[in-house]
Amino acid sequence: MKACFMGLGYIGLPTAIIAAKHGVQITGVDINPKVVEMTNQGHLHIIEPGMEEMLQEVVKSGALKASTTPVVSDAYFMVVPTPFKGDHEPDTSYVEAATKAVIPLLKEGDLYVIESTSPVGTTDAMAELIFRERPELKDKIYIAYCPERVLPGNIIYELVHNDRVIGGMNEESTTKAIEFYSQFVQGTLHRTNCKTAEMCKLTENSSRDVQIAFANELSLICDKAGINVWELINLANKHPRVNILQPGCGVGGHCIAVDPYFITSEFPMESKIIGTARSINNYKSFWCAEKVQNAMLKFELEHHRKPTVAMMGLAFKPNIDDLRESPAKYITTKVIQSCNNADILVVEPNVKEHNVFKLTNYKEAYDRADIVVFLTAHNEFKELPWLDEKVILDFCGIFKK
Ligand code: SAJ
Repeated sequence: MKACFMGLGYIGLPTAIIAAKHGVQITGVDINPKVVEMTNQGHLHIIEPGMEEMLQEVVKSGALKASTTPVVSDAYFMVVPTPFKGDHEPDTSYVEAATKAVIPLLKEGDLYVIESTSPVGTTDAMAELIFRERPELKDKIYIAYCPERVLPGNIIYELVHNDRVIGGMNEESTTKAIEFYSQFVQGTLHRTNCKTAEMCKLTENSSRDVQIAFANELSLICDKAGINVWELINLANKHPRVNILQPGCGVGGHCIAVDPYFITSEFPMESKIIGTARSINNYKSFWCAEKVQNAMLKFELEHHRKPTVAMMGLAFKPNIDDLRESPAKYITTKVIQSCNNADILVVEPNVKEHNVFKLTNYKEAYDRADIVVFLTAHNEFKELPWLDEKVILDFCGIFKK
């Protein structure tokens, strides 16, 4: 079987590699020639433990080839980004462009699948697009939506073991898509229709966003009340039916901080909790930046000099190099913009060089700083000692018990 993966990003590339390992002849397509070149040389352009060895194996065996253009195949997978535009409205133009690129190649019996997170109705809209240009294919190809669920950092395991939701345009399409995924997924493949599958993906990430907003709201209340929020949540979670997540400096990444807007932009009147959760999580980042600015002013008043400040972590979550939609990056930028020439040391141990921020080694920054701001709970930071002589703002629970 031949398959084309449109998009070799954080999800498309790993899925293409795993499918290739399981005997599918893969063409991985990306508009970025550098990504194509690196992939064909067996170099992974993303950071994901254990993935590069697998890439080298499938490139060497010829099971995976990268290209800037798709080739005639039996199945096509849209795994491109769906960011938002304007006032948080979903931008499906990449899915549309990828679909348009494969339309001329489609033939009877082919499978077309969207994996990209998409607003409800996207699969139907793409089917319409396909049949407008190729009316002779109506009822002759299989169309389905199958969202990914993997957690960056644990992709190899989760791609194989997580359950998947598969929603076809009709029963035959669902069956055909299930047949494809069952080649490498060991988790259960759950049947549904494409609209439910689209909404399911948005629901999963919105659910997590709402739960994190609850933890972040508690952190604001506890700060005012003089209660250690980490201890509080730990104790509340001893209840057999309570499972509160952890507060942080906001919610980042390309999924949880984005997907809920796909619901709120389409159903603004009905999605009050989802919308409020987004606002709370966004506000938490703003609140953290204000806390740092206040600590800097207090230091200056007390010591008659500007403080040296270490901003610890830029990634959107612990132990990764991904800075997309990162609240830590937002807070650091805001602090630098308002710092009035104070010395701000920016730390991100998972990134070698950054085009905007000059990065400092974490131990050096911790030694030199008067004020230390923990934004991302990287493992390295957890080994640093608590030092009473420093002002420590621990927004991500580095020193929680
Ligand atoms: N975060 C907290 N507190 C927590 C957990 C997370 O503040 O207790 C923050 C993180 O620091 C980060 C953000 O939330 O800024 C998102 O991180 P995450 O680990 O919750 O999720 P992602 O964005 O890496 O991956 C999510 C996952 N979805 C769910 O857990 C429902 C993943 O399974 C999806 O595949 C992925 O989104 C996606 O691609 O949609």
